[in-house]
Amino acid sequence: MSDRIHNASLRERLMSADAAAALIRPGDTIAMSGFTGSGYPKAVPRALAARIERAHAAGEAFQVQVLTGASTAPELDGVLARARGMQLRLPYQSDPTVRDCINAGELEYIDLHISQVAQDTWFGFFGDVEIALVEVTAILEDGSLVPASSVGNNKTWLDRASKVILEVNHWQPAALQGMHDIYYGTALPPHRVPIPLLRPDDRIGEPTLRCDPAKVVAVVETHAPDRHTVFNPPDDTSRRIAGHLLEFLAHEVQRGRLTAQLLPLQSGVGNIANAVLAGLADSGYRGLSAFTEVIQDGMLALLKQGVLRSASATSFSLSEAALAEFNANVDFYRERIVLRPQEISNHPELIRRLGCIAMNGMIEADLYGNVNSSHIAGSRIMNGIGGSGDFARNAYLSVFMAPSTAKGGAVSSLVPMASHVDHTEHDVMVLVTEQGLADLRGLSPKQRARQVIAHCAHPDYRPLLQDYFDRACRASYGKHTPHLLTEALSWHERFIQTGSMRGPMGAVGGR
Ligand code: 0RQ
Repeated sequence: MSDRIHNASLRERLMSADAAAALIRPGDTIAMSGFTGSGYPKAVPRALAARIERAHAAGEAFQVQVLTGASTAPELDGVLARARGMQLRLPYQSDPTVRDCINAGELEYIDLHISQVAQDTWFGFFGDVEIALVEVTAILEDGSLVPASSVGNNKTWLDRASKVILEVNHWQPAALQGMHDIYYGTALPPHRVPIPLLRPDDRIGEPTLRCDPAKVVAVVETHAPDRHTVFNPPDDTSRRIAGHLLEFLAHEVQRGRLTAQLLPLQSGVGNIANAVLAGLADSGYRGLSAFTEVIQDGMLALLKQGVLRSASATSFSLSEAALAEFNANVDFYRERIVLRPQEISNHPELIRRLGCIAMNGMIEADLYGNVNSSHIAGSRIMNGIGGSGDFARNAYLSVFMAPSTAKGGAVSSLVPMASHVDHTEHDVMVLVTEQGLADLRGLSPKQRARQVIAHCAHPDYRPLLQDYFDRACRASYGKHTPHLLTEALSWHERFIQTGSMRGPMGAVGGR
């Protein structure tokens, strides 16, 4: 299979996944490729998990620390979590076993902004990186690497790690070569200079990753597909959320606050985001651009239709059908897609300069516009903040979306006080549920609360939020951001106790 390895000295380091995994020591920090189920190593983590299981069966301690780009797949996060092989994991994750281990207190998890992982690694906050384990499409004659279907933090991993293990995956289309743009101009303060990217589709770097061949201790060949994502067709709720948002964007164009090409779009992943993208296709827009983190089905479709002119991202998250369509037409998409390191795809400087429209999902928001993207009832992690904070803080327009209720109506997504805050009231401009849209720009806290109650809350919870707000306005310690502190989180407490914010008898309210 080694026609993908054009460097003679690296071809000599070909070995099995088991042999490569044997080079990893207990306690190592391993920086792995992988971002939303794309471009993650598929063989060595499995071999490592098997080795860890054997060690545990023999009564030996064996855990490693795992850094990635973002979420990966069962072949990486799943196997290592089931083997109880990870002591520390960062940044974003979405694997059910990893989530259970974190919430059981067995796995340390550091949730940080996607853009910040590379710089924090350079600052040394995570200690030394012993091993970079990176999937690539090919190794060129000069030892440079053609990245796979995600770039993530691979540039940083290859630069920072003492040793490198490469997985060359023959399933990745060879035609990916040329889609990537690896920028090598980042530096630590005080040596930073402006990043010379002025338009979303600018290419400012190199098509391949540099890698010191002397650091490569193993090369493993694989032929294994990326994980695909299951998307449900848009349901009534996601269609209504998309409808409110699209109407708002059209209104902004009419008011002259956006042009007919809008501004570079950032879209989170999931069914609501896909419904918004599908809605854009039917709204008459042409020549749009995306400066985002993940390309999902909806964006591929928009590129195909010409609604979207170009898309910049760091990875893909595609359904099985979209993955097949992409792999069959890489030449078409390579003209329109740029994959960059995540420190660039999510860079605050660039998001601010380009003036992105950021559209992300949320778990809950409170009356004043504080948004929780990551925790259930304040203490249980769902996935993580991902790139939502990079974009929300710096976008021209930051939008958060969710159904107005969760868990079959037992939970309200609009609550008196958010049980965890990822995005403060200062970074949240628009909230959307299937009930409607609250434009919070230019409003004081009490004005925002009235908009949230009137436009976003579910009718079952609207009177209860209004009642809380009215009583808080009367009895709060301060009248600027009214709260009743002993009651503010009582809805969450009731959910923990009874499984419903309504309570066993359907009673809501803190009195
Ligand atoms: O759980 O499936 O067990 O019922 O949360 O909720 O409605 O399916 O929505 O998949 O879009 O996820 C915020 C988690 C939304 C996601 C979040 C439960 C709900 C369900 C999922 P079940 P939905 P989504 C760029 C942007 C942070 C990262 C980000 C996310 C599950 O969007 O991780 O934005 N965002 N990245 O039942 C209790 C509530 C709940 C609740 C939802 N209020 N209380 N449970 N759920 N609301 C991309 C990257 O960064 C990679």
